[in-house]
Amino acid sequence: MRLVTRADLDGLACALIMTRHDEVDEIVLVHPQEITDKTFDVLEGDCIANLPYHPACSRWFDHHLLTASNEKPPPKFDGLHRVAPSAAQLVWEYYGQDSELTDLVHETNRFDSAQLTEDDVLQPRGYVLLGFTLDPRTGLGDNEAYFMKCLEWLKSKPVREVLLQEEVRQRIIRMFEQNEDFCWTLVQYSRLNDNVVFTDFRRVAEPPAGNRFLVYTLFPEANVSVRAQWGGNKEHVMVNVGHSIFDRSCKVSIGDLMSDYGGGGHRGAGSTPLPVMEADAKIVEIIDKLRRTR
Ligand SMILES: [Mn+2]
Repeated sequence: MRLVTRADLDGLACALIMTRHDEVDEIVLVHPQEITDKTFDVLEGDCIANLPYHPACSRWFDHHLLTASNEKPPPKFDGLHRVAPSAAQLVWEYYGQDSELTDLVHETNRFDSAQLTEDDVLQPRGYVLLGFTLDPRTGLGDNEAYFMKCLEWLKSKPVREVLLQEEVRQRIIRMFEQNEDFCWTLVQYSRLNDNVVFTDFRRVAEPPAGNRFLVYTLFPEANVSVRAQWGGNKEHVMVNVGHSIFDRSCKVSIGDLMSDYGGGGHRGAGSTPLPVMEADAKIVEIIDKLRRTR
């Protein structure tokens, strides 16, 4: 069967479990939006994992909430869907909970649901470290070929040996260099307002990419972050908001807050575009709504 999944650690773990327990003759990596927009051709016999449901597929595994924009599966379908820390968890359960893969599934669960410690962010190891090198948000690029290589290595080597592969090492080095730049820029352009850390990247010509959790290690007093940066040729201001992964005391549902401004997201994180002329006033308003919550 053909496996359709996404190029992150969860997709990689799904692929590893499936190739061990089933006949997988092809793996295709797609973006969730391509499933939702139906721009990717799903074929009969396909197994979809870690992506939204598509009516043409024959088996489906996912752990995300079904939203209004998602295609709904029939009451009975082959596969598993429920809110869980990762899709790999569900694939693992479906294929009989292989005890040799417990560590992979456990670490993928932690990584995919951001149940991370400060050490995991500053000095990641094992699958968590590999996960960061694969994360498209880390901004290292060329993910698909790299994903396939990681899959082949993990089929025959323990993760600590995979981390020693030259290409993986190069990515790790680049990631740490990038994170250092990112930290300097964050410190320079962030201000703490009580429990809210606000980062204004509108003044940075090209904001560096870096680990999205670093802001919470730099501002441990904050339980929520707000970041503004230019979107689409400076046509609007993009605002990203997220609960701290270390201090989970923020009670505001970010997805709901963002939808008040035309955006959206989950309980813990979300984003919204703002009209350029109104951005400053709206950002003050958003920070204010987050500020009263502790
Ligand atoms: Mn996932």
